[in-house]
Amino acid sequence: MNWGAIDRYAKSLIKEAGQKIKNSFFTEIEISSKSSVNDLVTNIDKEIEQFFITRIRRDFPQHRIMGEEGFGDTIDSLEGIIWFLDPIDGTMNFVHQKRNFAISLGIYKDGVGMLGYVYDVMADDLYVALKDEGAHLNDVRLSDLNDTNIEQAIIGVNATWVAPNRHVEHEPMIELVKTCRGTRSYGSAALELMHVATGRVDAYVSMRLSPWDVAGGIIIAKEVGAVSSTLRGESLGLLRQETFIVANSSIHPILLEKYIHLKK
Ligand code: 2AM
Ligand code: CA
Repeated sequence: MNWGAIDRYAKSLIKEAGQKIKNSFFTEIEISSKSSVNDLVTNIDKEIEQFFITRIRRDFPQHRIMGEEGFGDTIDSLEGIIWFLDPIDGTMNFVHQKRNFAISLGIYKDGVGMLGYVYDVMADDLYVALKDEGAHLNDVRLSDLNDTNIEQAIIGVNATWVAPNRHVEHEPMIELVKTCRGTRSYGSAALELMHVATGRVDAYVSMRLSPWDVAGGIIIAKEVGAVSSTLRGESLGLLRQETFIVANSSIHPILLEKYIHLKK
């Protein structure tokens, strides 16, 4: 497999899709909701996914595609080459802010992440990683992360999990928020992963993410030494929704042992 050629192909597809998303701001966007009133989707999410899928099927007919909007293949095993695509990660930000959303793409071979992309469309920041060859932001190599500790860490966490809720014990979360240096919540899992990969944030936690939200970003995060897992510390399966944490490797175990306790 010529991964260098696939990398060039994927980058140009992503840039073309990014331009289409930018152009969509000059048209009327149709907004609807999916699993809940706050789980938004637009015609642009669907059109961008279809744009990718048409091209990938034409040029790589053997590859399979798992996309958020459901135009791809039904994937129940990780065999072969699979493209995991979120055409717009952070749709609520896309709708409300017209920024802080990303195209997220991960290309896997037999379950191993080979190429990862997160494209912050409005900032024109393209994060890329090739397995074992390091990660880059717009052609500038990302440095390996330095060790840190909870007291000096910025934690990416939604305020929901610090209030009583049905997923996670909130008392240890309160302790975490009081102990760490600060918290942030950006509303796009793919971009939160890039904040961890660049060391702007030291961990990001979510109670429910889908394979396409994280598949690209975890390849990039891994190249700089960040650790991703479920909130029970298991490796990610990429076949269904799961809890999620990505963190600087020096604080990943402490976060799970001391502060983030899932309810039974
Ligand atoms: P999305 O914008 O592609 O739906 C928001 O905190 C983050 O969680 C986004 O990356 C969002 O991705 C993701 N997410 C995953 N499942 C979600 C759901 N059911 N409702 C809202 N956000 C979801
Ligand atoms: Ca999406």
